Amino acid sequence: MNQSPSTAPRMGKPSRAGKEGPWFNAVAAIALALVWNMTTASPPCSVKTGTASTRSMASVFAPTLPNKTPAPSPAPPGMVWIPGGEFSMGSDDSGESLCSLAGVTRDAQPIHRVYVDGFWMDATELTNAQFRKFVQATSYVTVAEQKPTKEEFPTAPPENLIAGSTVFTPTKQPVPLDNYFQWWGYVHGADWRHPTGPKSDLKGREKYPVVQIAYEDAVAYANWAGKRLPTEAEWEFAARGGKAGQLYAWGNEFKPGGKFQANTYQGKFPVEGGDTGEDGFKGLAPVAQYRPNAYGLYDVAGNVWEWCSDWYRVDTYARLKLAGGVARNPQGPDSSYDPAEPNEKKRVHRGGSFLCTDQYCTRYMVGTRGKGEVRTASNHVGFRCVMTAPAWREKQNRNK
Ligand SMILES: [Ca+2]
Ligand SMILES: [Cu+2]
Repeated sequence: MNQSPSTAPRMGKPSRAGKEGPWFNAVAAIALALVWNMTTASPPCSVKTGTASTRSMASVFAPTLPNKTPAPSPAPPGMVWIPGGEFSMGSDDSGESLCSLAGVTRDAQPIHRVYVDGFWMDATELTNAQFRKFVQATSYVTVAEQKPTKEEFPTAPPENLIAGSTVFTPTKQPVPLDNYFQWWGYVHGADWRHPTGPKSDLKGREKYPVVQIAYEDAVAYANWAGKRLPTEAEWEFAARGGKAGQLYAWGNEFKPGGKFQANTYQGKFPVEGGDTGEDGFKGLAPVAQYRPNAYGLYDVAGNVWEWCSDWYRVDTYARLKLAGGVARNPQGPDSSYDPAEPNEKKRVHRGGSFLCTDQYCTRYMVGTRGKGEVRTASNHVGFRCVMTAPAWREKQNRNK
């Protein structure tokens, strides 16, 4: 990874090299120019024309065909069985009109056919209490707690080489939504125990999703727990809950019966005091505060982004479509490519976060994709794990 800020065109955020000073601003300006071109090639649509009931899904999405094999028993604690099967993966254009900024579904097309085997999946995002157990058992030190080195960031000024992480920092005034460095900052001393900086802590937050987790931190936890991160295909199959081509994990309507189904962002974004918490929560929510999807999974939309094991490539779906047929248990491409930041190594994020809003980024839509530089953590990215049936059987046998 290089020293340039990570500028994902969704809720992009600077990477952990630090943002203070002209060094950061120069790099940021260049990167943002690129992103601006990438994400605004077509004019933002401010009129929400698409509604759930009028959208046509005649052509692209075919029915989901879940495997018929019954769930093995007993279930691992806190996990639910995802039967696997064949489904249509991706997001079509109908999602575009629901977001004020264009391009939200661009990398999630074309829709293509995928098969995944059945697996166990954590019903909730990993909590602070769960991550603490792992750290207590292993003395693991997360990326955000490590001092960045001169080797990793050769051009960063030494004063920026201080442990810390990326934190959402609301703006004082309304701002044009064309530069997310306005609302993301590198905060010294931010880490999983101090999600928004040294003055924050985890008191009363045992059941909140752990955040400030880089990719390798999530993998380290999963290995310790005898689990692994989901592939992007597994994640989407699970999140769709057996439905086909729906906009959201629960159906086609954002607020069925006027009821919120996920922790996202209402109110003026990204202004201080702008988050109205109309959905019940300003900022992060404890896990499992909304109805689970049909497979029993909580918070597959909103709250925190979740790491997947696949490298992120903007053209992954195009490549699979071109290959034809049904992609079986796809593991993602061999390397990462985000044209907005071609030198950054990124893995897939899915599900959106408590910061997702129809004013800027509606990636709580079940078929849309996110991405994150692998060493960059932030206070809106966490994870959940999966486990294969054989791995669970093995674990049970070991404990006999
Ligand atoms: Ca909220
Ligand atoms: Cu978003």
